[in-house]
Amino acid sequence: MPKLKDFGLYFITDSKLTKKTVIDDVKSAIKSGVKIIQYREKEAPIKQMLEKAKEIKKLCQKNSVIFLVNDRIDIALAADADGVHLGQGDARYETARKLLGKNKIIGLTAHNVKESVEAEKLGADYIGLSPIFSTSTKADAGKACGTEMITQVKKYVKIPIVAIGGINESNIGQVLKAGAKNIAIISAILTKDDVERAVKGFIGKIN
Ligand code: TZP
Ligand code: MG
Repeated sequence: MPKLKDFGLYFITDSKLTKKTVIDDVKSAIKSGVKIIQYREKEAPIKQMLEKAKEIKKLCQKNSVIFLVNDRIDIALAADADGVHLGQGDARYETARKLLGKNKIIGLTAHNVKESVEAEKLGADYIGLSPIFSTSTKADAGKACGTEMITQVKKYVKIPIVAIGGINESNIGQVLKAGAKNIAIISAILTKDDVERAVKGFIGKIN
């Protein structure tokens, strides 16, 4: 039984890019109707991460929003998140599944058809297909795979595919045309003064 259906805009926090705070952004995203939020923090001390994660969990739970943690199985467990997102260099799927149990969501990053098929075979609940375009938000994101990769991967996997990397208001049309139903956007949302409005705008375009 698949745990996830298509959810549209996938919101990711970024404490470096935000003009306010991560919690303000989470509140804005929820208010604007986002259905899934990932807490992504690369540098904060663990204690601080855990506090933030617990706060986000509360906000998400109250509003029936799915809450995932990037990279960190320990933080996801401690905050009782709905799951984790893991890249190719993070903990292995099997390790995460063993620790989190069968009911939690595990998303895996893939860059091509081969990695996407492997991720689904392992049991991933969704794939983060990345980077669609080049991006400066993630230094080691790798080479852009282009929107055609979305169309290709869709032929081979059934689980939701989240297109991510360099997506903004001027190129989202191409991403949607390629068949994306789920799109993650960081900088094109968080660099705006009005996050609520930016989120609403992207949700309107996706749905
Ligand atoms: N993973 C692959 S690309 C990326 C992540 C976290 C960064 C996406 O950020 P932006 O600003 O939407 O390009
Ligand atoms: Mg990672």
